[in-house]
Amino acid sequence: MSGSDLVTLSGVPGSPYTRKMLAVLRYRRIPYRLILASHSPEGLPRPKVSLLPTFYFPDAAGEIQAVTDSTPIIRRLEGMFAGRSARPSDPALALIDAILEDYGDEWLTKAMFHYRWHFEADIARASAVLPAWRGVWKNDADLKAAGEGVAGRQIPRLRYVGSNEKTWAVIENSYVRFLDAMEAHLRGHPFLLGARPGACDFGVFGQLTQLAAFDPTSMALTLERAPRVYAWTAAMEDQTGVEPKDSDWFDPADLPATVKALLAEVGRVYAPLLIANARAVQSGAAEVEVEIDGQPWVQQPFPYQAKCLQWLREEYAALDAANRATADAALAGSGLEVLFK
Ligand SMILES: N[C@@H](CCC(=O)N[C@@H](CS)C(=O)NCC(=O)O)C(=O)O
Repeated sequence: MSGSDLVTLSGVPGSPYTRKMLAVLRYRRIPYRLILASHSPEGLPRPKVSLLPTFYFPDAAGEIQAVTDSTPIIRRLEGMFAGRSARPSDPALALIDAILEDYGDEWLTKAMFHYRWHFEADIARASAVLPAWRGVWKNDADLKAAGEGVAGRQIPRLRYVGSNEKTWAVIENSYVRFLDAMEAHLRGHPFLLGARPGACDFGVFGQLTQLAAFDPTSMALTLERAPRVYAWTAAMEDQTGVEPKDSDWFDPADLPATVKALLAEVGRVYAPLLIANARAVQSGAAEVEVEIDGQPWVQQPFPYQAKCLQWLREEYAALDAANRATADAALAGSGLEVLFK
């Protein structure tokens, strides 16, 4: 197989979304090649916004286009390759999958960024290792300078994800509650929505590759409170051996209490943010100001997350009456109902 026959992406191991997509490709048994360590591999186009991972897909005319954003790419791959789907076949369960995936990508990433760039030990590890993923062969002085460069660039970006003195406790408490809820779920089930993985598992996994398995402060916390979550993260990397059946998905009309508890956690922290952020983006406000988990939350508006809410609403709006009733019943009492009002 030549390179151009393979799904091609560029990314690095320290990027949670790169890890998310590699795990999707492996699980789905899609032949791929990963070009490490570069934002603009030679001979390939640059994306409009430089984000990792970047995929390189031919357009209708056969011209290679640079494409980013893992959530729509997962859906695109569903259309390109049949079998071993990462999306539930039931539309109501698919909506739940999308909500949990979005929580992983857009809320857990706040914890990921916060733990990595807030604590000394984490800053030191990230500064030492991240630049080496863009070239282990570089000399010590170059790596050290690159590490200082990364930290200097990322630490001021904490404000983009909303990590500031007002929100630290909300972020840390929510990560601890997530760990406890996820640990409780894994006590009875291999994946979030049954005996096969969905896009949501990959979204959560991507962030956990860093939180649970790289950044020392959140890693210690994870190992102490949630050994199953740590084990699950390592196992999610390669789920090529799962032979999924349609009956492996949960019935959305009969979700386990542990899924409902996870949805309630998402409704508690992420739903109010999504709503307030969309409002701020729409009105052109300078800040998102909202109460989350009983505490004031302030951050810059984030246009991409307004798009995320739009996608969730489109998926909800596409449900027929029966599936909508099932989805409404599954979300009742979780705090997520506000997303679709
Ligand atoms: N919405 C994107 C987010 C991707 C993203 O934020 N990537 C980060 C790293 S994980 C990035 O590339 N940041 C810029 C950089 O590393 O230079 C997705 O789902 O793929």
